[in-house]
Amino acid sequence: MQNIAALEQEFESKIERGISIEPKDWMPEKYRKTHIRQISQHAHSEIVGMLPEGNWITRAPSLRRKVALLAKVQDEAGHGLYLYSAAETLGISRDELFEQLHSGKAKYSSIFNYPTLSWADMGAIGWLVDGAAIINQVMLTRTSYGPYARAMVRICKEESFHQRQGYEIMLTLSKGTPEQKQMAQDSLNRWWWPSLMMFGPTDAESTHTAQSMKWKIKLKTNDELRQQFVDITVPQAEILGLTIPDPDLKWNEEREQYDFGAIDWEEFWQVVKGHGPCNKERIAARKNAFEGGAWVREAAIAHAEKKAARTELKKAV
Ligand code: BYC
Repeated sequence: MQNIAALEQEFESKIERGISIEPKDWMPEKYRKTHIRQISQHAHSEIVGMLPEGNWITRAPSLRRKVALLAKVQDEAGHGLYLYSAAETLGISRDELFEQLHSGKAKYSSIFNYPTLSWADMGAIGWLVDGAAIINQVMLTRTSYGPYARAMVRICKEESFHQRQGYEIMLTLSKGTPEQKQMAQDSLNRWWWPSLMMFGPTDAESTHTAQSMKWKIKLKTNDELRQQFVDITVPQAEILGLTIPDPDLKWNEEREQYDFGAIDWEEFWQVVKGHGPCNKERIAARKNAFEGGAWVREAAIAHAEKKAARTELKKAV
């Protein structure tokens, strides 16, 4: 058996050379745990993220809008499933992952603890929330853990359809009646700051960034990604003719980036700690779905057992 120092050296050398770490490779325990934490948080975000939008499927304004929203929400379920599978390769079971979500031990993105009050919110979520998710996730297609990186490739392709779906809703509303344009503006006003918070605390406050950058789990810091999001999104708001709700937002010639106002970190931590507008409702909905779906899981297991027993019987004959 190789000693730990040699295994560590081999691991570090793979990271250095950009070679993926695979489930059967040796890895430091902290690397494994960090991935379980991040991948499962990401999976939970996808599954909880279905709730605010699911709320509008029956109220979509046309059949075309309904079909697109339905497809988007179904994609999110799929993303959750790829990600739970990627987390399971690290030696944790699906049941444990759900238990961590239901008990509050595992987090999910703060953004999904805000309510969806109007149809325009379907536009703002697609445009801003999926837009922010893409910026964060494109870098994750090159993250150092193979199963996570591969899951992210497909997820990113689908997220880009989601972002366009949302932007197109915003475009239609902002070219519509004054009331429709106002609906789009109100939605932007409510989702702008929570979208900036999605990237996590500032680099100075981030507990995990330094180590995650060393292990190439993260390739860019929270602040770098947030800045990239602002720089990409401001011109998109200009095309819509909408105003970003930030009086301090202005182009900085020297940096060739936008300066933007201070984020309300007190609000962010309140939401992360479970005291946002919809935290309790979201977890209650997930627990209900888990309990209500128990019979499906039991039936699937019973079916698989019967099938296996029949195969054994055929072999024996
Ligand atoms: N919400 O050291 P830090 C989507 C926590 S949407 C809640 O910077 P890290 C979708 C953090 O967990 C997005 N908690 O952490 C879109 C840590 O606490 P713990 C899902 C947050 O991990 C549309 C503490 O704060 N995407 O997919 O280096 C529809 C310190 O933070 C948040 C992902 O999950 C937050 N916003 O960086 C449907 C992408 N931010 O764990 C679905 C993968 C931070 O020590 N994740 N915290 O208790 C990541 O890239 C990183 O985990 C983060 C945070 C950038 C989010």
